[in-house]
Amino acid sequence: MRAENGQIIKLEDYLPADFVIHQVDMTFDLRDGHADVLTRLVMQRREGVAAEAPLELDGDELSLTSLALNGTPVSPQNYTVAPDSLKIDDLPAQDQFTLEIGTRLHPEQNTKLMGLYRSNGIWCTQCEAQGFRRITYFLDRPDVLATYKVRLEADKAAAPVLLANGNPVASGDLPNGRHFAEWIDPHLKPSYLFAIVGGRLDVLKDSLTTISGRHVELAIYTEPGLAERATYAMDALKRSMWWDERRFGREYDLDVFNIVAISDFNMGAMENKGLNVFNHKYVLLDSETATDADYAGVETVIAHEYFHNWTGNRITCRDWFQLCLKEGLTVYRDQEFSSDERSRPVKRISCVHTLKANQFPEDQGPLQHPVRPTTYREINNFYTATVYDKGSELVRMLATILGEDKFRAGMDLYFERHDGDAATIEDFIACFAQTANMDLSQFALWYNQAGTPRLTVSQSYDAKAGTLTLNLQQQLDKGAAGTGTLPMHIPVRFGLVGANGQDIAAEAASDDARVSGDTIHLTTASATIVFTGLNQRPLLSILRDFSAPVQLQYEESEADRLALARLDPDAYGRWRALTDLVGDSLADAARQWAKSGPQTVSDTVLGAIVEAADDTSLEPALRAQMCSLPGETEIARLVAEDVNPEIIHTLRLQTLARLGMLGGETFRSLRAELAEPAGEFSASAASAGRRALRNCLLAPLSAAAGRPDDAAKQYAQATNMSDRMAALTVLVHQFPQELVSQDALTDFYNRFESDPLVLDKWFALQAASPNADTLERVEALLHHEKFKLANPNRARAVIGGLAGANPSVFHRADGAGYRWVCGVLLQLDSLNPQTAARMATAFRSWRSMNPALRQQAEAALRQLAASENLSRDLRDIVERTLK
Ligand code: 0A1
Ligand code: ZN
Repeated sequence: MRAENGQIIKLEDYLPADFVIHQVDMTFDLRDGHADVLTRLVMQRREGVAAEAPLELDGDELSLTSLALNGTPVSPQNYTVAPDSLKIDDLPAQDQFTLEIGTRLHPEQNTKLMGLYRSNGIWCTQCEAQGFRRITYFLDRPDVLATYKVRLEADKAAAPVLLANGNPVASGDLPNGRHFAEWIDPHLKPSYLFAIVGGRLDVLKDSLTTISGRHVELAIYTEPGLAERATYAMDALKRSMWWDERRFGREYDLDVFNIVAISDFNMGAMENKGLNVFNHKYVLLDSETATDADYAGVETVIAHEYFHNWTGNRITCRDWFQLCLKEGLTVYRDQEFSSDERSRPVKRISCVHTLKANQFPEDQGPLQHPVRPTTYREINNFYTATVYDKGSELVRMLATILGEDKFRAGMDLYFERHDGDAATIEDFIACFAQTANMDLSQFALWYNQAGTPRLTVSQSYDAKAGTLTLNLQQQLDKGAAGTGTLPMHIPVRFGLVGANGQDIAAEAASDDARVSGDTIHLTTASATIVFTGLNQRPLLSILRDFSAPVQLQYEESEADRLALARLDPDAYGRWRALTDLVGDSLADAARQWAKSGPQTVSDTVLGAIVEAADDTSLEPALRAQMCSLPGETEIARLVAEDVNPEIIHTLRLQTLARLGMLGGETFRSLRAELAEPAGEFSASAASAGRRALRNCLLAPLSAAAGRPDDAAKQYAQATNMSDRMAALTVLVHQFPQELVSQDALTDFYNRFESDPLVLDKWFALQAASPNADTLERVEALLHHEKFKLANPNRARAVIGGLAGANPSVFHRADGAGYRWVCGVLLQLDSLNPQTAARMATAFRSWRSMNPALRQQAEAALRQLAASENLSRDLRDIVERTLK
């Protein structure tokens, strides 16, 4: 089962397991230094499987301590064991049998953070995707579903809290200061949802009664002294539970719901049944230590993990190729939750922004893969923006194509038909095809064809005839994944905007596309739509709400964009028009600069930004989104080839300064109006929006002034982390050499030295500082007493700060940035391959750099690839990136 280095696992090879596991009983004896695990499996050969077929179980770095079949030790001739497999012959042909497997683990030495490990002394587990096989030999695959009973034993002082999946059924004292707890999870689940936790933990408790009257005890466990900081997370959890009842008719199904926040975690969080384990970054908050973005992140991740209880847990995936079945759908659900709880257009814009920043480069580079891949070497490397975020976009398109009611009916059918199943994408789509009575086979191509289709739009207006003719074309190139390029079903939402800023209703006719309401259903390579009865040339507001994950190619005049940015009655449309205008202007200037020296963006374009910032008809959060200049990486993406990050850096900074000049008065008075009265912090979306607008004006104003005074003042007076970070970022990024900036950094460190989550911000900010000496400083950070490579958040702060958020240093002309990152990745790989591999994806766009940089990047990557002992995880990413 296991993919050895280089072995490719294929979707087409899927076969169900030869054996089923009905019941799993486990005992964990947790001690300092080691843990003994006894697993009792009630199993049976699946009907139709040859009587002589051996049982082959997965393992990963395991050591077997005992093995018994139906209570009798298995003789050594009848089994073969290795750290990664256990093969047993001579098993009963048909009857049920029990297999007892003893394993000894060393959680303290487990730096991969998969399986059972210790985080700041707390015993915890991570089993998705293939971590359970690091606890015991098992059929560690998502289509093997069983009920579990777990007994935990530990020293009562070291681990007063003992948790597992399901409901607690017994607990008590044992001799020698030890104690036990027993848990039963009555729901069928795959092994990847297994979890236990033990340790000295504080708790924040609450409860909730579900719609049918089930009383649920809610608890969030934290490291000692931090439970109060989980208050917002608890509130978000309760709101998520209510929302899922209202919006999707989904109710919680156990007596308890536990969340544990830990310091060392490879990802954001994990949806283990009834026992979610979280990176503490997505639980612990207060206004002094967390930004508004952190609040929004906690709300999203809490909701996401909770929503998995139905989309992922009650209905799981047949195999790991179906990962998007649970992830894309659950991201869609968490995005809808945030839209309902906060502002729908603001949330949509932020999702589109994230998609373009993370998923588009993946889909257009060497790491491209379909939303449902068909092959993998290391499944850990497929928890990607494509599976999650594009996966969510596909569900969103389905909802657009079907309409709200039919979409909900399809979801209802999916829940009803597949509850308790390990399902596939085909199963999912079939539910919607049935409820909508539609053939969705063309839509299904979205899951199988990798790449971002180009949607080319052209229009012509005939004033005499009063018609607007629209031509839409779709094109998908064969990219790195080499999948198909057939035309897909692309729902294109649109509006025809009149000079008064209102949508014009017009008759639409087309021979090759269906137009229904505000949506054109493009299903052919090219389609022409004629709108009639127009007595003025309308402005075309195209791809509203980003109704499909496509790259829009539209020769739209600057005048039209400016008008739409001002007039479009659809808020997303206004943002889209302005962002495209600003983004393209910056990209054009960067391209031109590389050829013929310094360029600027026109005052007209910058003026539109100032106007948006000052438009009180829009909510502040949206104005902040409209008036933030695209980041350097975003500009590089738009430049697309022969990118010169240094030029982009300088261009952006100069543009920021010119924007600050032009907006000076307006921005200053806005900042004064938006200032928050001291002592009145609210984490609400509305307050966060005001802070966002106020703070996004600080960067252009400071750049224009060429002085750090405003930022220094804001830093000194800050009463919340959003204001503090905004000020510190301007200081460190715009005025790195100034004494006030260094003083602020020192002050920040002194204030928050003992708070790891805030310290991560301190590390990340310095790693992202665009200066000549950043590499030396970052190297010094690696030797800082608070730096710990084995802690994923800290490693991500420094490596990600540089490789992901500091383009002008990462892509330094001498290649030193690339070499430094590869060097640290190699070190990290020996501790935590999963996190190293994830960080290595920073190289995914190396081919879009200018030739000199390409050469440097390739050399650094080839050197990394030549290292012996690279993990399968890192090797997979490096080799695919180089392909
Ligand atoms: N299913 C989780 C993501 C996740 C995947 C792998 C992990 O292993 C370290 C951890 C978490 C989610 O979507 O939130
Ligand atoms: Zn998820």
